[in-house]
Amino acid sequence: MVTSLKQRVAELIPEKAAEVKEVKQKYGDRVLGETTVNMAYGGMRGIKGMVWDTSLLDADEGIRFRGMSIPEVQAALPKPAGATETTPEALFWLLLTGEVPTAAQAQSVTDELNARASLPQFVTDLIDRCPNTLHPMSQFALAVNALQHDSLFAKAYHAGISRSEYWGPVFEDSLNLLAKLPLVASRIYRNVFQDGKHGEIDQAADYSQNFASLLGFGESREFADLMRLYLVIHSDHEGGNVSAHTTHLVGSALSDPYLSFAAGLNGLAGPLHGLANQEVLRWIIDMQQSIGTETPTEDQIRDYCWSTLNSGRVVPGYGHAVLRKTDPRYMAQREFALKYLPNDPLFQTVSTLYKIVPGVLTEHGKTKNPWPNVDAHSGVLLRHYGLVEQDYYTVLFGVSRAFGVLSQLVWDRALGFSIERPKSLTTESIRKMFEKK
Ligand code: CMX
Repeated sequence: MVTSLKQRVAELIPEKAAEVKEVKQKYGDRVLGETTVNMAYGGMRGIKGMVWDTSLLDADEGIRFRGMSIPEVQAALPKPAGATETTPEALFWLLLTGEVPTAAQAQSVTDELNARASLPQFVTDLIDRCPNTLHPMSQFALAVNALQHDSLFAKAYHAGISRSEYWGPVFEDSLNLLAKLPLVASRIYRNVFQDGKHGEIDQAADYSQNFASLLGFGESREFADLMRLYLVIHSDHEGGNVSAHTTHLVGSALSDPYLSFAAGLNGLAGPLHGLANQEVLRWIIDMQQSIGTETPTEDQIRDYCWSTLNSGRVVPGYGHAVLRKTDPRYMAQREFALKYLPNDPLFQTVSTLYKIVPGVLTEHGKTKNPWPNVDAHSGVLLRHYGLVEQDYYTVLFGVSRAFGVLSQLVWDRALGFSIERPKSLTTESIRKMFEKK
């Protein structure tokens, strides 16, 4: 019989708790780094003040999920029969346990999620009543907040659960929430952009195939593989990014997983974070229209980049707060494009941008990282298969991000992490601090 994911996490908790205790005992008063005034004013960039065990971002290598790079994850994690990509369910097992799941273990997560996939009537009504002009991300966060109605953690806390038991209902809420996300996300898509008709979960299909079918692209095996790839690579990017940190921060107040993740979604909806993927495609299409060709030349692209920068705007999809090389998530999507859509004119433009933009941004001299991030590539792939509505793209990012932030949230509660409360200062107090000296 397959050990369930919950059972495996339960087995690992004492081990992990002992490790954290030991690290705290041995190194508890060691200094992790210093904080400068510029860091306090500059978005806390580089301050080491949080623990996030599910993934770690290296400035040059990019993300590692529990120590594994994206190509390693793609090679080692099981794939469903007939699929070329591994699944977010398999990744969820890796993120929660640090162990590569067997095919049967990954399948057990798929089965759990499928069994839990249904929405309360009042939530479907709520989504259906949203005006089509309400941004899909706002509808998404609204629906996730509404799902909080059934939070097992909130109920258990109210009933007086002990601290050592917190992680159990947080795990259950997380699984329930993940199971419901494709239904919520596809409902928004089909209401806003399609015919308002809604499908059902196929108990025999994996999460990504189900999501692809609910969106209306289930016939294409390639699109289902694109969903698998997309949902795996956008899931986790260590703890400091806005969506991850927000989920973690709100969860630290013992807000349940629904409230915490809804808060994270609101951060993901910002144009400097997740919304950049919609901005990238909009910017490329504007460029094509303004130049008057689908495949602009290198010189035309260079000029367009300069006109964007000279008008005080950012080139979307380029730059990163931590990364200093091409994002491996960009490379994974580029590999997919080279395999399935090498002649797509938009992909060719994305490739030309890759040649030109880093040089322009370097010459511009502001950004610390002139290389593309994940958002520079996702739109072209989705568009190729007919998912052309850019305003929807961040919702897909949100579904994926849930796998990362919820797995860390389970560990936050399993390890009894404290409520977050960093110290803030006033400008006057900073001045006084140094003038005194
Ligand atoms: N185009 C133009 N200018 C850029 C730039 C870009 N792509 N990236 C950074 N810069 C500018 C910054 O605006 C900043 O300018 P000011 O000094 O005038 O404020 C300067 O370069 C230094 O910024 P940085 O330290 O290199 O980058 P930050 O850590 O401050 O910001 C990020 C990182 C991602 C917000 C920024 O690179 C950016 O705005 N990129 C475009 C938007 C984007 O692609 N966001 C998605 C990121 C991935 C994700 O979270 O999904």
